[in-house]
Amino acid sequence: MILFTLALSLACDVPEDAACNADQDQDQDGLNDCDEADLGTDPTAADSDEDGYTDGEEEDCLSDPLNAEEACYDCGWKRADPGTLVSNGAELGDVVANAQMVDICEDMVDLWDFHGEYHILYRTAAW
Ligand SMILES: [Ca+2]
Ligand SMILES: [Ca+2]
Ligand SMILES: [Ca+2]
Ligand SMILES: [Ca+2]
Repeated sequence: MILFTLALSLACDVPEDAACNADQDQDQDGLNDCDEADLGTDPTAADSDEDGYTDGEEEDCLSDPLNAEEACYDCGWKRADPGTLVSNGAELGDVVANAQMVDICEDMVDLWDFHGEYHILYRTAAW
C-alpha cells in the first residue's frame, strides 16, 4: 500500500509536457522550447524555414514559421488573414475580393492581411 501511494505521488509530480522546458530558449529566437513544440518549429534553429525571419519574429507578425514562401512584411504589417474569408461583393459591409499591391517597402501585400483593421487605400494610375 505504501509503494502504491509513493508511485501515485511521483506520477502527479511529473509536468504535463516533460519533453520540453518552458524556461529554455535554446536557439534564442524568442520562443521557449514548449512554444516551439506546440508550433512544430525547430527548437535548435532560430529560423526553422530559413526565410530570413526568426521563428519568434514570424510568431509576432502572424506569419507561418514553417513556410518559407510566407514571411513578415518589411513595413511591419501583421498577416491578419484568418484564412476563412470569402468574397461576397463590393457593397458596404461586403467582403471584397482579395487583391495584391506593392506597399511603400516594396513588398507585395495581400489586402486580406489587413482583416479587422481600418486603412485608407490610395490607388492611382498613370499613362
Ligand atoms: Ca526557441
Ligand atoms: Ca526555433
Ligand atoms: Ca522564418
Ligand atoms: Ca515563414
